[in-house]
Amino acid sequence: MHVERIELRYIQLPLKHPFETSFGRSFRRDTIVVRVWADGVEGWGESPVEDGPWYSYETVETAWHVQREFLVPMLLGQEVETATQVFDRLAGVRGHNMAKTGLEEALWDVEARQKGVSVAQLLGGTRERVASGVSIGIQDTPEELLERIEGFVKQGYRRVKIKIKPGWDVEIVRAVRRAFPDLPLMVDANSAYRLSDAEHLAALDEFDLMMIEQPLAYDDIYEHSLLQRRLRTPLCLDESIHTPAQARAALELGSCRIINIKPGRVGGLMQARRIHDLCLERGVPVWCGGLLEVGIGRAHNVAIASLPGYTLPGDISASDRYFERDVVDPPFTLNHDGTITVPTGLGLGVEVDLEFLEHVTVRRETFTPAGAGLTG
Ligand code: OSB
Ligand code: MG
Repeated sequence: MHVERIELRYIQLPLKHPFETSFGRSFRRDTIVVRVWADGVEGWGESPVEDGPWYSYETVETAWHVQREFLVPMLLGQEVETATQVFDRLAGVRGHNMAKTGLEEALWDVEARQKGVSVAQLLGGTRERVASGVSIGIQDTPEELLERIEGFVKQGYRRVKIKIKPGWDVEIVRAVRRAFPDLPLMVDANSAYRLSDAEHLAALDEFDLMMIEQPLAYDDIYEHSLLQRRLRTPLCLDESIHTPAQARAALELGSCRIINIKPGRVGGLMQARRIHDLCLERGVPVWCGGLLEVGIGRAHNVAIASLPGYTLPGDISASDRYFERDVVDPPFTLNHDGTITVPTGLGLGVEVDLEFLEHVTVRRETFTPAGAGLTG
C-alpha cells in the first residue's frame, strides 16, 4: 500500500447521557477521526483520545501533535506491505498508542477493501455476532442507577458493568445484586483504590461478580498481584496494560485473571491481536473494552472482538447507547439476543456519513507528500 494522503479530523459529538467515572464526568465525546488514502483506496480509523489526560495521558492535542509532527511523516509517501506492520513501523515513537491507533486502523480498512474482505475477516475473526455489554457510569442516586440498569437489561444487554469509587461501592453493588440476582455483573474502579483497601474490596466477594476491573494504580502491575491473592473475585486489568509484554508480566505475576483489550489503549488492532493470542494460548479470557468510540472506532472494536479468544461480552454497545446520531450508516444496533452483528461488507462494513462528520468536525488537516498540511 502506497500511502498517498492522510486527513485528521478533531470531532465533537454530544453524549446522550453524561458519563461519570472515578476520575470525572464527561458530557461530550472529543476525539480524532483519521482517513488514509493508499493506492487510490480510502480507509478510516479512530484515535479515541479525550479532551483531558484523565483515563490516559493522551489528549486530542497531544495526539494531534504527535500525529502531525512524527507519525504522519513516517507513513506519508511510504510503502506499507500490510497493516500488520504499521505498529512496528511507528515504534520509534514511544507510547502515544491512541495517536497510532487511528492511523493503523485506517490501513487495516484500506487493506481489507483492496482484498475484497471485511476487517474482521482480514484479522481472522470467527464470529458473526459479538456479545454486547454496557458500562454504566456513576449516577446521582442509587435509584437512578437501578432504573438505568433495568432499561439496559430490558434492551437485552448481556452483562452490566458499573463504575465504582470509595463511597459508591459495596452498598451500591449490594442493592444492584438484590434487584438483579442473576444478572452477569462486574465493576470498574478506574484506579480509585489502594492496596490498603484490600479488606474493603474483599467485601465484594459475596456478590458473585464476574470481575473487578482496575482497582489499583493506572501504572501498577505488582500490587494487583498482591490484591488478587486476597480476593476470590477475578481481577481484570485495563489501564495497566499497554503492551503484550505488560500483559505477559501481569499473567506471570497473577495480577489478573482476565484482560480488557482496547485497541486504542494498546496501539491498534495488531497489538490487540498479539495480546489476544498470548491470552488464548494461556486460556485467559479477554474482552473488548471501549472508550466511548464513535461508529468508526466501534466498527474496528466489533471486528477485533470477532476473534476466538474474545469469549466475554465487551463494552461494545449500540450507537444509540452513546449518541443521538452516529457518524456511520447504518449505526450499530443491538440484536434481540444481546449481540451486535459483525459487518460483512468491505472494510469496516459501514459507511462513514460524510455530511454529518463534516457537521461535527471542529478542525481538519490534510497531509500529502508534496508538503504543507491544508487546514480547514
Ligand atoms: O475504564 O473502561 C473504562 C470509558 C471511558 C474511559 C474508560 C472506560 C470507559 C468505559 C466505557 O467504561 C466503555 C464504553 O462503553 O465504551
Ligand atoms: Mg476500565
